[in-house]
This record gives sequence, C-alpha cells and structure tokens, in this order.
Amino acid sequence: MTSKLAALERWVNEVAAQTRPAKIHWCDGSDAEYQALVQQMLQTGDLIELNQQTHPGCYLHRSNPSDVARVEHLTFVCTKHEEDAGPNNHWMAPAEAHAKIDALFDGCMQGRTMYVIPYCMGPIDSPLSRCGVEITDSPYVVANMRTMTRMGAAALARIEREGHFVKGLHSTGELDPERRFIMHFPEELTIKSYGSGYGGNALLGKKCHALRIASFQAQREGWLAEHMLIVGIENPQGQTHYIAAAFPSACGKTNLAMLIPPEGYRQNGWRVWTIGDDICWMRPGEDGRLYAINPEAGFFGVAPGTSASSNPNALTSISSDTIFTNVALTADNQPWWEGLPGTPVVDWQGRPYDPANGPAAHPNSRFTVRAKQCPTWSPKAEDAQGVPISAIVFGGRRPSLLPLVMEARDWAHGVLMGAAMGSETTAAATGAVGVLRRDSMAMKPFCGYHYGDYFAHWLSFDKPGAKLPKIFHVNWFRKGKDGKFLWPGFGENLRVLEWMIARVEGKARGAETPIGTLPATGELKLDGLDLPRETLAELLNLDASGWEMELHAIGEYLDSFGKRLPAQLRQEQQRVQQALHVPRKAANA
Ligand code: OXD
Ligand code: MN
Repeated sequence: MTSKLAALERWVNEVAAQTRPAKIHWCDGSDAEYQALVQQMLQTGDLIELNQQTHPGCYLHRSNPSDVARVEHLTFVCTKHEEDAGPNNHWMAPAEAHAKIDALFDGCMQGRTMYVIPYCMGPIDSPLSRCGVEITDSPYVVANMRTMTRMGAAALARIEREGHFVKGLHSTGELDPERRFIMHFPEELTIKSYGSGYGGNALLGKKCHALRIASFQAQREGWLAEHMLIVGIENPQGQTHYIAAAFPSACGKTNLAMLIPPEGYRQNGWRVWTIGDDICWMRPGEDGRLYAINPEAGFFGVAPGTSASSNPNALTSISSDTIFTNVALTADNQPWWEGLPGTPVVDWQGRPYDPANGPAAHPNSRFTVRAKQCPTWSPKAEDAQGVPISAIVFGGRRPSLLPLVMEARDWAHGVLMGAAMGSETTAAATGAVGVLRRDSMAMKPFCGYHYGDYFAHWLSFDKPGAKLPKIFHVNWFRKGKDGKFLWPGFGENLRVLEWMIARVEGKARGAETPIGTLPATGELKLDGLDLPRETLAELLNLDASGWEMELHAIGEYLDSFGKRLPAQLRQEQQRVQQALHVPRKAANA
C-alpha cells in the first residue's frame, strides 16, 4: 500500500481491530467478484433466483420485515455544536454518538467477512465527483454499491491520487430496531451506520454521503448537493434543455426522469434523456450557469406503481441484471408488485399471498439496476463537466391549493418556493403515510446542516455574473372534489416542461399573479389530451384566501428556524403575502 493510501489502510486496520471479522476483502468492482458474491448469497439465502428466462441476472432479496425503509428518528447529524445541525435534524454530540455506536460495532463482524468498498460518486474523471470508502459486513450492500456507484479499482486509484475520502462504516448487526443508528459526523467526513440493511440506511454512498455529508461540504465549498432528478428534454430542432427537479421520496422522480413523450410529441421529434433520478450535484461554471452531475451510477427505485403505463423505460431497464428487494412473486417466479399485470402467489415476506395480509409487494419495495440499462440513458451523464441546468423544479404531493405549475419571479422567490415545499409523507420512511409536512427542497431528511444556513446558501448563488436557471413549482397531485387526481401525470408532464422551456427561451408570455407566473390561456399545449377546460381551470386556479393561510403558515414555518433564517427569505414571504392582499385586478394590471 503506497503512502497516500496509508490513512485508508490505518483506518481499515482500526475497524478490523474493533469489529474482529473472520476475513477482509478489498472490493475491486469486477464482474467476477460480483458473480462470486451472487453465488455466495444464493447459497446463504440472502438472494433468491428469479425466473432466468424472463429475467436473466435478476434476484430477489427479502429483508427483515422490521427493516424496510429509512429510519429518520434514528438518523443523527453529529456536529460539534447542536445549533449547526439545526431543528431539521436529530442531533447528538459527536463523542456521545461515537461511544454509543462504537459499543455496537465492538466485535460485531466475528465470523463474517469485512468488505472494503472504495467508490466514486460521479463520473470517475469529473472534478465535481467525490470518493468514499464504505466498510461493511453485508454482501448485499456490496452488490448494490457496485450497481449504484463507480466502485472498485478506479475509485481506489482516484483516492490514492487525492489522498482524501469520506469514511463510512456499516454493519447489519442483529437487525434489531432497538440497536439501530445512522450517524453522520460531517466535520469528520465520517458516517457510521449500524443495525439496518435497507438501502437508504446501508448503501452509504447514497443518502448518507451524496446528500447529508455532501450538502455540508457543498455549503463550505460553494456548490449544491440536492435531492433532484436530472432530465434532458430535446426539442424537434435538436436542442436539449436540462432540468433538475426536487420531489420528496416516492413522488415520481424516477418516472419524470424517464418519461416517454405523448404520442404527438414523439412524432414531432421530442426526446427525453435521463441523467439521474435521485441526486444532483451542481456548481457554477465559468459562464455563470449551473452545471450538474448525477453522482450515482444506478437507480434504487420504488417498484410498486412502476408499470408499462407509468414508466416503460424503468420496466425495460429492470428486465435483466437487477436486484429486487421485498417484491412479491408470481407462480412462475417472476417479480411482481401492485400496478403490474398478473397475479402474485407469494408475498414480500415469502408467505402465500393473502390480501388480508396487506399488499403483496411491500409499498417501499425496490429495484437496484445500473443506469446504463435505461433506454433513455444520456451519454452526457458521463460528461466530466456536467450538464448546464436551464430550470429547477420543486414539487410535492399537495391534494389542494398548489397549481399545476407556477414560475418564481426571480431566484429569491424560487428559493422561497423551494423552502415552502410541502408534501404528504410516503412509505419511503417509517411512520404515518399521507400526512402533510413541509419538506424544503425535498431535503428535510437529507440536509446535513441547519436549514436556515442552507436557505442562505441557496440565496448566495444570486450574485453578479450568475446566469441562474429559472425556478418553477409543480403539483401533479392536485385532486378534484371527487378525490381523483385532476392531472393525468406521467408522460403528459412533458406538456408542463415544454411550457417551462418556452419561458426559459422567452417564447411564452405567462400570466403574472401574486404567487408567481402561471401559463397564460392557451400556452399549455393540450392537443391530443382529453382534459376538460374546467379541469384545467381548476388546476391553475388561485384561491386567494387559501393562499393567505398558506403564506401565514409558511411564515410560521420559516420562523421556526430562528436567528439563522436569512432575513431576505422572510422578506420574500412578506412580499408575496402583501401582494396577495392587493385586489387581484390591481395585481394583474
Ligand atoms: C430514496 C429515498 O430511496 O428518497 O431515494 O428514500
Ligand atoms: Mn430519494
């Protein structure tokens, strides 16, 4: 081991002394290594072979039923000062956190293999990418990390060149929820995760590194680490605009990132390019624009609801070489989940399917697949410089009030829109589903520092020379009085993106309102879509008294961040609140 890697070797030795594994395996990321791991997991029952005729290279993993989602109440940000973690995080003093979790790691790998996984988040040669090393005793984690990151020899070579990396230590432990913690030490660039094998808690390159630790680093270094998909929209003239969009977990980021244009658009030559479905790292380029990379190399997508109508590209992607977690099985051993045709015979826990036990597939069951398998995967996803972002989109599940789409009047207003984002909770985290909570920039579970400082960081990008993207807010989830969604969603969402692009290019006038610019009459192209005019009116309706209440609630929410809330953001909220008091006619004049 060369001297630049000495720090890594020292840490690996320290961890081995603490956890006392039977063996240490340094992962090289090769096919042979992956195949050997798969064979081993088939023997131990960690993986179950699926129908190899219909799904070659596909396997099922069944997790412990108490370990099926992220655990926000057991996830801690351990900064020296409590104030730095902010009210948006659970905090523990670093010394206490280390002591608590180190006690669990003590001897926990006895009889097991300890895997050392060097990985790179982002294209291996990109200046925007960052490396890490995860130590784990879970072969399932190794197999998934190989899919989700650039893992192995090339990453190790980059670590050797750079001499620094994020340290992540993970053990599945006993999978006992009483002995489970996901701890982050941003000031030490360290993660320690014990007692869970679930992706969001155990694949440390993903939420722990690429969001919680990276957001902390990004604030110090002048970039952004965000919970956003990145999609390229190519128009019939061959020009592509890249859009980054933040939605909370399980709100359709993967579907939007892979959308298939409606028939008429396809015929006219519109194309969609997928760059990423979950995480976006952005930084200003020399021309003042924001350039983005997807730090991941795979998709860890929610299976239920993924179907030929909602996301055919995802379905094609996962027809081979995919690890499924907690899905159900058909009689001929194919993976199955709610939304697919066919009938389940075995549920996600391996029991004969009985509707009385609930859904056949767990609502947060997942697929892990290499991004390259997606038919719309963009070659630009490997571009070391990243792609220039034309528009940033925020959105959540809001059954009422929020219009289908609105555009912020400027950057500060857009930051307010992102900060005010709310959404109904989903099965991606444990806890009640369907409860409305604020989830600023969809980062509530992932921002590794005080939200007040985070909002200030966002505002700081608006400086001389910056050519920032336009900011929009969308709501695909507005419901009518009958409780049904008003907007068809999925591929039809391209119509809304087209309007955004027209706004970016200065080709749509829009209608200014106190809450932002909405599409003017006729600007949203609806040809080929059977959407009654009244439904469109309802989707774009501005309920002034509802908005006054919303703005009041946003003000209270912002105040909860205390002294660290940037005054500019509160002023922006007051500006919109006051604009709402002006009679509509005057506001439109
Ligand atoms: C995810 C999540 O898995 O947000 O991407 O929970
Ligand atoms: Mn996510």
